[in-house]
Amino acid sequence: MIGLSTQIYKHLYQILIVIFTSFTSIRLQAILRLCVMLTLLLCWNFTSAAPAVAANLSSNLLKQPATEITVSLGNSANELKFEPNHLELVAGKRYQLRLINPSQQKHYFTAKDFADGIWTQKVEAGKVEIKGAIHELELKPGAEAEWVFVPLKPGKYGLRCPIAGHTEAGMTGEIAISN
Ligand SMILES: [Cu+2]
Repeated sequence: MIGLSTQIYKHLYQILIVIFTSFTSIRLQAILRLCVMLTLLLCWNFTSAAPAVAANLSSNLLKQPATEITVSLGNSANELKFEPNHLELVAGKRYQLRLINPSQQKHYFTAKDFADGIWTQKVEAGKVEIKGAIHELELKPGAEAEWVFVPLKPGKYGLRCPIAGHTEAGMTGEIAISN
């Protein structure tokens, strides 16, 4: 993979040199900037190790017991909040996130950037088990779901319920992934 990316960089570098030395018009400078951005994008893609990590995880980490965390979406008093609204997770550990909705109305668990930074083993709801990437869950009143995953990418991620008025009323949270 390193050899391949080095070759691609060499090619891109040659292309950049050609463009640099041949043209000076403003329009072509814009193309040059685009090339630079593409180079950066390629660089970012090649250094992103998430797929390789996920492949290893699926064979090794599944034996690790999952840490159980329960998050309530709303409560029986119909307050618009997540309980708890702050989660501290560690990259590389396996978690079983149990989501419950004890309120009288439906809620969402929406944390798209967080979902991009984890490897999802499965989501279980009722008798259905869903494999693969999940970005958002909707829980009807009284519903329960279990999300089993391994955090990969450290950072702080926002959580919210996007139903009209809920985010504004404080139905938000933060999920922190540390190394
Ligand atoms: Cu809500």
